Amino acid sequence: MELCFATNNTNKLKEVTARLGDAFRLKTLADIGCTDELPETSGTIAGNSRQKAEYVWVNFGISCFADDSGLEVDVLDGEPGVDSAFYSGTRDAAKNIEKLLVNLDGQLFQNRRARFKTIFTLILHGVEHQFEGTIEGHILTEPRGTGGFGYDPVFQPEGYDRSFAEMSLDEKNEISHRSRALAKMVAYLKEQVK
Ligand code: ITT
Repeated sequence: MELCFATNNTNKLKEVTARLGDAFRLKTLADIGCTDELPETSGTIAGNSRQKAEYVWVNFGISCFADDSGLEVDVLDGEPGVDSAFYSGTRDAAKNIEKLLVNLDGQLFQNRRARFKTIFTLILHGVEHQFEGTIEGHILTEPRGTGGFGYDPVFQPEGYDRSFAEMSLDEKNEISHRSRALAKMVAYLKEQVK
């Protein structure tokens, strides 16, 4: 089955491609000739995920899915949340992390609870479904590791003593918010093509 992954984030694409294997033929936005900035103005993760998928379906007429993700920190009332990509006013991951660490300055480990959340919106032949994946963890006091992307250097998943950025792609993919959402979506897709 041919599906377009409506993302401009090459790290998301890498993670999803590694996890999907050959089960589906993934098309990128470049493959379908889409060079547009996808809309993300709804104010929620679920809404932004829907907006991105609908943009591709409406303008290109191809079955597709989009990923909107965010990091929710309890003591910051869920920030950065839907604003994760532009938390510091730029897309610069180092600056976003710096702002997060400043906002958590002085908070002990038990007050640094957070979760990553991904919501996939799948539009299959015009029918829309959403799939959610989360992973609980804590925000470290300083960045650790060089793998992954975004907030991975400061996110330590529950039950592990390493950050996501200290894990290999496969290790992160075993447990991540994105792979959990993806597993649900793949199970649904397999039902549809039986
Ligand atoms: P697309 O909208 O093109 O898919 P994006 O980077 O704009 O790409 P989001 O709007 O979903 O994606 O922004 C989520 C931000 O949250 C992302 O830019 C990262 O900073 C962060 N993020 C998302 N998933 C992450 C992950 O697995 N590890 C670390 N940070 C992540």
